[in-house]
Amino acid sequence: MQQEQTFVMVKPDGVRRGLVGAVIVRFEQKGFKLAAIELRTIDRALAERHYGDLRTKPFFSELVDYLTSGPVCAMIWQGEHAVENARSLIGKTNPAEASPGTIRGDFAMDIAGNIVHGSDSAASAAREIELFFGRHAASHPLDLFAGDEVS
Ligand code: YYY
Ligand code: MG
Repeated sequence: MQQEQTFVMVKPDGVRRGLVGAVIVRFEQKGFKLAAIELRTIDRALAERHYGDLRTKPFFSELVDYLTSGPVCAMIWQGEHAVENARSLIGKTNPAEASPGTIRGDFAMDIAGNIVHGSDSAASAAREIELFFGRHAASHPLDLFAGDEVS
């Protein structure tokens, strides 16, 4: 079974609203394994690097304000096709368009407060894991659960 890792973050409004546990439950129920977790408040430099591809968007500075407004819960989740599975569990960017049953569909109303982030590709996942958890985590993605095969 091809294991992959993805980066997931409960954003400040999700932490403030007490939804960290609900997000973790969704990932565990889907079959993901938790590989790392940290609650931390991030600075503007990290927020700007994390969302670097959106630097030219009109909402960029508000996005950075928001992401640095309180603690986030940064996580690495591992599993088969982890990036794609996490994105489908999280749902569409705009919660108004996210299907019920997805995290954003069930827990959010507003695009600026869509409570959770998930990497959009394997390359983004590697970049974001290194940004938040360091080079060691990024360079050793697949051996955390070696021998833990479930039939
Ligand atoms: O990957 P995802 O979070 O689903 O969407 P992105 O296009 O990467 O945008 C990142 C983040 O920016 C989004 O989760 C909310 C915010 N945002 C916004 O506030 N307004 C938009 N029109 C688009 C995105
Ligand atoms: Mg994105």
